[in-house]
Amino acid sequence: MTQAELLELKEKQAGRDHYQQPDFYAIDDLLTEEHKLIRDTVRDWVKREISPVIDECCQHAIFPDYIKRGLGDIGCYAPQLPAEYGCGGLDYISYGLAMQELERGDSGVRSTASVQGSLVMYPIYKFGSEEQRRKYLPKLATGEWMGCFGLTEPNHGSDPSSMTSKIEDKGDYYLLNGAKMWISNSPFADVAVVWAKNEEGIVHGMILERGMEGLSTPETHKKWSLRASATGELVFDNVKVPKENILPNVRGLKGPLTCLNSARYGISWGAVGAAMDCYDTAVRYCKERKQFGRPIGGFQLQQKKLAEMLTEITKAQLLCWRLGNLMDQGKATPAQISLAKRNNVDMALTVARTARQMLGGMGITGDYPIMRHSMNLESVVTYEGTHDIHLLILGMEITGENAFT
Ligand code: TGC
Ligand code: FAD
Repeated sequence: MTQAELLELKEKQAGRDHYQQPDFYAIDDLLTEEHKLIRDTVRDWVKREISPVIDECCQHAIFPDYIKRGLGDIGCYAPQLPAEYGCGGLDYISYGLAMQELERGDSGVRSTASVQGSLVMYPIYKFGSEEQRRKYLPKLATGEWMGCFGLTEPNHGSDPSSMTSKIEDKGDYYLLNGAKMWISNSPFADVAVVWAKNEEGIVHGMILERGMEGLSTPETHKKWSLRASATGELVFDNVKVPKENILPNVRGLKGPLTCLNSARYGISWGAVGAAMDCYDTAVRYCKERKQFGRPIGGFQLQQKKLAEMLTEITKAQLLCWRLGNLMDQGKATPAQISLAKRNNVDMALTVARTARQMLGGMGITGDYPIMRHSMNLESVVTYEGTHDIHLLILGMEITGENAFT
């Protein structure tokens, strides 16, 4: 299917998404009018722009190109960064709500936005020079330019400190060699924020631009997960990186890990969005589907599943809301973020699996979103730190003992 045919399909399938968000503990009362406006704007956009085509995109592994600009138009790229760079100047609750709504549509769509916002724009804002900020941020905020983030390598995923990508000082430029793997957005990215070690083994961040000689971005195929998101590699074969492309205000692994805090926070909210979509689908289905002469929602076993799903979603919503407040006060710790990312993604996977069963055979089809969410969440539970890595981060926080090595 071509991008043009996708746009036609979007019009043809419009108006079929009747999603309603569960809000059992009246969490809306904790939100400001502005929060609700942002949430509803993104929700309407997802209903209009994502829901009509997302199954087709995933079935055929197509990235819907029009969302690059669309996400920019609704302010989903780094809404929490200052307005003077073309961003939203909003708080972290607003950012979280936007990610929740995007992932309600599809984890791959949220991924596109969170990589651009938290992993490309955020490091340029936080660690870049004023010149770099002014050159890149406004274009990234609109989606005119797209970015990717290269930390993971073929042989170093959970353990990025062992990375082997390296830069050598050649006088007026650095020579970059190495490779990154599993890089969201790399196949179409105009810029890449990349992390590599210098001759002394110190990690530095740098901004690469498509077209630099020796830089290639082969796409990764055959994924069963995040099929509407483009994933690829970054290969550096003697890339000459001008010295002004180095991020001047950070050295060491804490650079990339600081960016992950912001992205992991967004995932905590996003996972709740995916879980809420599965729950909403299951509630609707079990009221309509009849077996043994009555709606399956009338059977105790199905009610137990729904009650437990709603309980876990409500707990996760409250976790997000509190964490958002801590983020806004600048008090959230990396371990608190790990707890929320780990809990909420695991919760969403359990909800998706349970909801899938409630739909019986229909649950495995693309007529419903559950199987797609379920497969997507297998990536979400792995990227940005695996489920077990976040447990070890918590273990170290509790005991003071490092159990990684
Ligand atoms: P360790 O010695 O603990 O730390 C090295 C330095 O970093 C500091 N630090 C942090 N700083 C800010 N935020 C954090 N979350 C931080 N965690 C650690 C630390 O204080 C230290 O600073 P300094 O000044 O003393 O040097 O590092 P380690 O080598 O023992 O590793 C720790 C570990 C395993 C927790 C970490 O490396 C880790 O989180 N591993 C998981 C890797 C990961 O999450 N990769 C994500 C790649 S990006 C991605 O997946 C994008 S998917 C996007 C999408 O599509 O949505
Ligand atoms: P490994 O690190 O090899 O881990 C394998 C298993 O071993 C895991 O279960 C892990 O928990 C376990 N393990 C590892 N170390 C320990 C330990 N010390 N104790 C106990 N168990 C351990 N990366 C980027 O840089 N940028 C991106 O944009 C990006 N996008 C991604 C998109 C997708 C779709 C996917 C799947 C990944 C993406 N990643 C990205 C990479 C992602 O962050 C890594 O896959 C993740 O960090 C895990 O690394 P790994 O796959 O190498 O697994």
